[in-house]
Amino acid sequence: MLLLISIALAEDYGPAPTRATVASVYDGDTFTLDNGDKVRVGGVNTPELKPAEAYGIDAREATAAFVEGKEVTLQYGSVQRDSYGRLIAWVEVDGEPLADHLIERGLGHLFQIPPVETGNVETMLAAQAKAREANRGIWSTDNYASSLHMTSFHANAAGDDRENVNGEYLRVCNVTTEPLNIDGYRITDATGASWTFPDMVVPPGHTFKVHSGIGDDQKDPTSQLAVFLGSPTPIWNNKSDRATIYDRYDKVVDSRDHAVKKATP
Ligand SMILES: [Ca+2]
Ligand SMILES: [Ca+2]
Repeated sequence: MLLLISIALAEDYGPAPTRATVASVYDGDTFTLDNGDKVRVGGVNTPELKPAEAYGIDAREATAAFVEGKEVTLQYGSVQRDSYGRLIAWVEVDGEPLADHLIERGLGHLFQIPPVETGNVETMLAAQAKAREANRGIWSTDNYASSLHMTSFHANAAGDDRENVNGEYLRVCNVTTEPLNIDGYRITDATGASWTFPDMVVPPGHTFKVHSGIGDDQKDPTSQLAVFLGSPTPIWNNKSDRATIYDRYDKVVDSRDHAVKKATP
């Protein structure tokens, strides 16, 4: 039944437009076209608005100033839409790429999800190196001070977490401008329990997913990298937890909270 519904929805999407006008901007890397299509900007990741991250509003404002009410060109890789039906597009206005514009200002970092390689990686890495060197925007904050940044934290797996241990995962990005071997890095939960990462090279701007359960690590960077922590039971508390990554010298690399907000009375 669920499968039939998702097929029906997929057929509801029209062809992916190559030129369109931007109706509204949600955040730094997500906007809506005047035909109603939602676009996830390829090549870059900007700070979140929910949960609020430093420079999330600045990124939103920079993107709005760049694209809102304007005609943009949209280019696609081998995957045109994500699982939410959003277009994943390389976005330019008058030949100027939005991703480079954000990265230059320290309002986003290079973000590559294989098999799609989006944009001119060399140009974006050079812009990122400059922004980082100048401590511009996100690079002035603790969460981007080191080599890795957790871009999402799915503590609550789909359905019963005990039946779907690998549905618990984090996505972690190499925010340096060089390949990084995560051998000996480790992740801890709020109780201090610790799991060590394997020998695996993460190209700059690439992410690896960290699944809680048992599985074979995926180390080939031409598809999505993945680490399996090997726990037979769920790791992350659905109500509240904190993931912290340490490097091989036990220095904190990044920390991220998961919390379910209480309903306001
Ligand atoms: Ca959980
Ligand atoms: Ca669940």
